[in-house]
Amino acid sequence: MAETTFNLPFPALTPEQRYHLDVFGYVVVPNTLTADEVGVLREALQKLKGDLIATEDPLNTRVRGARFATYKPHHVFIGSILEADPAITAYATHPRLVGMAEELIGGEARIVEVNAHINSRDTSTPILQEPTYGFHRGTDIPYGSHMQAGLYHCSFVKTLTNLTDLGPDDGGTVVIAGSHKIDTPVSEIVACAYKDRSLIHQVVAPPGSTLLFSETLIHATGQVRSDCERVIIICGYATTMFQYWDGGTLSEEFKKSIPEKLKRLFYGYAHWTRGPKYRKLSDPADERPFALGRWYNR
Ligand SMILES: O=C(O)CCC(=O)C(=O)O
Repeated sequence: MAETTFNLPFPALTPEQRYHLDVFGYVVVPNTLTADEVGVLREALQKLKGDLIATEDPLNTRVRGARFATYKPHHVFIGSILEADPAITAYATHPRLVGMAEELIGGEARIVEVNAHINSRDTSTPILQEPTYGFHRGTDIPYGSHMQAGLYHCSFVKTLTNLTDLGPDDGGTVVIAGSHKIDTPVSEIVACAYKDRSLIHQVVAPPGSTLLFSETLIHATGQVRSDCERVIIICGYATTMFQYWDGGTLSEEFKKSIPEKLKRLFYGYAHWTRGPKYRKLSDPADERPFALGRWYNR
């Protein structure tokens, strides 16, 4: 029988990281990438940005499958980047990150979107002490969530890794803590958070840190107030019965290079087998080291 999975850590989080994830809907895990790996990914994204800009019609052209979803002087959002560079494919298939996603999903994962933001201060708008944000969630709580062994799970999750240092003024992702469990309209929760800003948590972390969060958590891009550019890479994972949804299609050549044991991660399954995976809070983390490595050699 064909192998349908590869070597993944489980549980991928320590009990205290898992507890943080349950209480707040997110956890920031430092050092998921080394400084060298951060450099390789940052370079790949900057090259991709440059190659897109160099085309005749940057907003309507794909380069190695990738496209600009936002193309502004202070912000590019590059979508469908899964096959744009081997380092990016390695990020999406990184065993530690896939393991973290599966732990939150509560079952086997498939990739549903891969993208990146490169943004800096928007000099056309004033810096506000109390800014508003583009708060949103990617799935609703009753449909997206379930509990098992007292722990929270979500069918759609993200790993968002910062490739530049994020100090308090550098525009790290903002989230409304605990909103992954509050099933009221988003606007009501956002109104509470603007009244009590301690409910808004912002990612402040060294490069190579990964924000793992459930898409039921209300979140947004933070406000860059410094002169530093922010570069982040994001992979969305979902339970294997969900669809790929970021508008990308993989080339035939790339598809041929996907090893059998990674097919589940790239394509999911065409049926409702979901490979349940659950931990107890007290289970120790599988702390084996995993490198970015070469994705086709997993
Ligand atoms: O830019 C960010 O930090 C947040 C990205 C985001 O909102 C998303 O991936 O849904």
